[in-house]
Amino acid sequence: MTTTANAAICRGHDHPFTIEPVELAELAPDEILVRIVACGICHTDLAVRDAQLPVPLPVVLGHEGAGIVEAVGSGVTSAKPGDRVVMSFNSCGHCPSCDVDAPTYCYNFFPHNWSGSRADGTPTMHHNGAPMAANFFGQSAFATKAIAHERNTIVLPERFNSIPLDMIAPIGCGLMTGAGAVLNAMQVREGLPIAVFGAGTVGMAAIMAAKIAGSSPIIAVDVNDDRLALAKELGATHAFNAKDDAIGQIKALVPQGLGYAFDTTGINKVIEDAWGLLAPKGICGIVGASDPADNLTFNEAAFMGGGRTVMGILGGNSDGAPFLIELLDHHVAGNFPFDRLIRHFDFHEINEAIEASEAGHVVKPVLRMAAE
Ligand code: CXF
Ligand code: ZN
Repeated sequence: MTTTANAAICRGHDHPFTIEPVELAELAPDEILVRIVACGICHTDLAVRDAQLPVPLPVVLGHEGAGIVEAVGSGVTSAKPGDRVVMSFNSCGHCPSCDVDAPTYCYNFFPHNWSGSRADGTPTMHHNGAPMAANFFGQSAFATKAIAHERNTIVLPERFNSIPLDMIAPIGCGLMTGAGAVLNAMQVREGLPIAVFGAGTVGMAAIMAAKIAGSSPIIAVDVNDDRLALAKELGATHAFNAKDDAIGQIKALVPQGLGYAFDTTGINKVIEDAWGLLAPKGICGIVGASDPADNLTFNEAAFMGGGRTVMGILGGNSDGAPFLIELLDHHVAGNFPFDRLIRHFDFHEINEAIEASEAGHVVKPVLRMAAE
């Protein structure tokens, strides 16, 4: 039996998202039907809308979904109807990266997340009787219902029952990306300085995580003074506007150099300047989406001589459920107050939410599809 839902269809940059009825396929053995309560909006959704990533259009996007399980496929053992769940990216589970619990670097990332269909090529969604590209990040959660997979669906332990799903939703992408870069990838050491370039969701999550790690000082750099003020409330000890010689100010503050420079902007000049601030053994972590044609230039002697590292990081090196649960425990303990970043919008306000995000008025927009 097919299931019907309402989904926001993305037809590209020059079209608003439109919410239309769709049909979801019958569940494959590893799949989970989720009634979506909320879904965060991430820059990657907008990069697909703008045809910057190889995802077919039109498509149903949304990859920070949270909701309640409605049904499970015949092979699913980890979830059951009624469970509260949050979804994240998908992965194959049997490649050299998945074998060592590094699924953000899954060798089969594209077919499981960006092909618009299941990895075997079959569609999970139809629209007006024709296949519709979906299964985005193994979910397509800009919808009232979504088909997810056992590998990318995290059943929330009961101790998180007091955190509403419309708060938890963005933990599966932007928040884990910033926090994981600091805690998992760069493994920021207590007492060493960090500068975070870009105070969006990923940068703010990195700042909160740097505070958890005991980094000091924690320097936020952005062009938006409101965001810099929020960064200071969330853990930054210093905040510099990029327009006011932030690089010079960092040099003056930390003359020995930075232990960590973390770029979320994807801007070549910012990354190269950030790298130039590193102390010996320093790490420059890179997560920002950059122009595919860009190349970076670093001084070879400083690179080798100081044992410095340039580290590309995807999804905060998250290993799925264990890391997301660790972050939610930090939240409950008051050390990861990501709720401060969120503003809610009704599902039908999806275009207004995107506009507010692109204008810099909201850090993390979260759409509400239904009450919990
Ligand atoms: C992704 C990139 C690949 C791993 C998970 C997170 N970012 C999405 O916006
Ligand atoms: Zn994302």
